[in-house]
Amino acid sequence: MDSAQHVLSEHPLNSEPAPATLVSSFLTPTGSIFNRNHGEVVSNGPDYRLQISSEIDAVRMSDQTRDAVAGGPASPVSLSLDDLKQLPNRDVTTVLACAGNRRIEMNEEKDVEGLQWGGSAISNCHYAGTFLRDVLARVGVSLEHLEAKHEDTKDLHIHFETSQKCEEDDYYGASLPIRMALDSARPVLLAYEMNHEPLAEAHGAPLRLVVPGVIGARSVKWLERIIIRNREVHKVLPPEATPETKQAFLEKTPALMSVAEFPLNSEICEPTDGAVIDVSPTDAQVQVKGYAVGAKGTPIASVHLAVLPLPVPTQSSPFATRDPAVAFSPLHQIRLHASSLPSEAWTAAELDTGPASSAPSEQGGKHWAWTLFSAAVPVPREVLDAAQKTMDGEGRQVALVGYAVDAEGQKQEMQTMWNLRGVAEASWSVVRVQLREASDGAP
Ligand SMILES: Nc1nc2c(c(=O)[nH]1)N[C@H]1C(S)=C(S)[C@@H](COP(=O)(O)O)O[C@H]1N2
Ligand SMILES: [Mo]
Repeated sequence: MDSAQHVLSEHPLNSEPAPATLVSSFLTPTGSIFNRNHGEVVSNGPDYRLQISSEIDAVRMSDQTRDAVAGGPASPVSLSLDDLKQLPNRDVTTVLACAGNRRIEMNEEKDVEGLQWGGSAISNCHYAGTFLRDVLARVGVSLEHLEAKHEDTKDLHIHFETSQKCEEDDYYGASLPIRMALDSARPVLLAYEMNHEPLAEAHGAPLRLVVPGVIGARSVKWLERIIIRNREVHKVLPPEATPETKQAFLEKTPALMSVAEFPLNSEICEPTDGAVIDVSPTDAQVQVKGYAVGAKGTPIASVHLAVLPLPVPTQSSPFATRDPAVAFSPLHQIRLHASSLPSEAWTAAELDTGPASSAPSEQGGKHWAWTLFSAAVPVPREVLDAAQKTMDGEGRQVALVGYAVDAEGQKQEMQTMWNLRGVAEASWSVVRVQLREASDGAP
């Protein structure tokens, strides 16, 4: 890990890079990938094998290639890394983000539980390995096969487990509905390479699951077991949970349990909140950079940015009856105000959609990678004049606001519904900065 990462906890390691570092390259270099761990890193030896089994009678598996040689079904099946490498090599460039990414912004509205992630608990890497569906097809399990046998796949889930001990439980695990896990429109990978190198130990070597579009918690690192079951399970509880309170937590927080797919999102990474920026008095502008990610692999069509003077007038919000604390929070009020700005107030950012290999044309119309955006946002004279002076009288207080629109015309939600666990924050991005007018002629 890059020593410049901001460490939220050392044991287990939880850290995220600085926002400006995060958006300085399209592919996230290994040292800049956030670390999210519920336990210590696992070292798997050279005799590593992946176990695949089923708890459903109707879903029996056998190693189809080996049976031909050895004869007779074998269940469970165990595969070495070399066995996996015999299957077609597949790759994808995809975002992997923590459900808690941007949690500090939700916490500003009202307190939430969990690690206080900024907006950098997200990475965008190239992964190579095998498709999960190719591996399962090899052991005789496919959606077509199950449906042909009239098996109801609706209630089947694939569980992914590691023997890694974790804070909240005996081992770390997560599950995916079988229809999502084996969906031909989603490149779910068992990855052994990241950024064209063997997968790094910190990120799950020798094998991790990579589920594009879905919260990072499901992309199990140091994957050891794949089990088909007829129930969903989530092993991950908040750090405050104890064996005695575990059940109560599970009942209290069903919302997290069903969070899988990320909504359309974007975040301004540069400048950062509280930055002091010198602008020209005659031609004031602010350089803005950030990332945008579509839901379910939908490409990003545009990102829009505006600057507005602070403070904004308080207005009543449609959220007022549901949650007054959120409706009158400064961030929500800034977003509300921005939503009534005329279209001329918005600047369309330039988009970087990355290399051709991650383009929708190569990915069945999907774009699993992020889209980076950048713009020089002009600051109109009226905005500067209307903005409150800072305490020292040297600067003016303004907010930058941004939102993304996807290729289906869907607009990023202005305000995410507040939730106790602080997950899936995807509100319009807001950054408050000070602008100082440099004296004319200054470099
Ligand atoms: N074995 C294991 N897999 C895991 C975790 C973990 O603690 N242990 N954390 C999950 C969570 S919550 C996230 S967001 C991602 C983070 O992946 P990274 O550390 O490679 O960025 O891994 C997921 N897979
Ligand atoms: Mo996560």
